[in-house]
Amino acid sequence: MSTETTASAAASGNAATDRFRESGKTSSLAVDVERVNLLASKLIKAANDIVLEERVSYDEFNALKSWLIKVGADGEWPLFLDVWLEHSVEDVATDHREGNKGSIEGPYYVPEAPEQKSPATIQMRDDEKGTSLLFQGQVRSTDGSALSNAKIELWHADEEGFYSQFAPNIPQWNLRGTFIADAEGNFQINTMQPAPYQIPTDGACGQLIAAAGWHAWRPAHLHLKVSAPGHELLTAQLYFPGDEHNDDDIATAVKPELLLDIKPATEGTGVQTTYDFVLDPV
Ligand code: MBD
Ligand code: FE
Repeated sequence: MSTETTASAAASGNAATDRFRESGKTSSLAVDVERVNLLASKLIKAANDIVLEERVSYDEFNALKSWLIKVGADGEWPLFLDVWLEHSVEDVATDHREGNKGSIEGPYYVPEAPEQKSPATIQMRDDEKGTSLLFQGQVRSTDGSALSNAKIELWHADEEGFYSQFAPNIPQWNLRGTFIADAEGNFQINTMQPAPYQIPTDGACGQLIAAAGWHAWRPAHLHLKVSAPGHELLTAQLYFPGDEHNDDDIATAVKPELLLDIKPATEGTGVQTTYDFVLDPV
């Protein structure tokens, strides 16, 4: 975790880079020589075609070179790739599924968050700001059968749009947890509604966004990984109706099936929502 007192692009970027290095995702990456040849050749050809078609100048080439160097220096390769490319990779990986639509993992997942049995309250500060959210539902298989003791990993930003372990001065597992559903696959999790998330504006990705005249926002979202024995792991995000960025997410990760139905809480203050997950058998 960063020891700085204010959030910076480089601190969160480098934390995301460290997390990726520790994730184990790099341990089995023997991509065939034929695939590397095909994919790298296509990527290089696409870039050369752009240079020739758009008559790219030396100033533009050097701007690109210095920007790419800055992406690495700021640790923003995970952020850049997850914002602008992961959504297509996710589509390819999951378009065979009959069950729940998924969405991208993004750069801020941390495995092995503290486990609790449902019903439960996610770890949060005593004075955690925001609107209480009761998130409940059922996990089923595509044949309709309940998946008993399904596992729901939940992580999301706080009311200021910050993620624990990627912004300073937030307890390690704040707004992160692993929840075990009951014998009928039902779960009930108390949390706080997250705020919309803005890509850090002071790093390389923010510089590109400003230079291109884009906006830096993702709509407010919950991140989830839902799993059960004999079923494909579902990585998803859920969104809140009415968020102005549901239609122009910088990460292109919103799907209509992932919009929640938010209602006033029937007990206590805040809001509640019911969302059922359907997992595909492996
Ligand atoms: C996020 O919170 C996120 O979910 C993605 C995909 C990219 C950047 C920040
Ligand atoms: Fe996110």
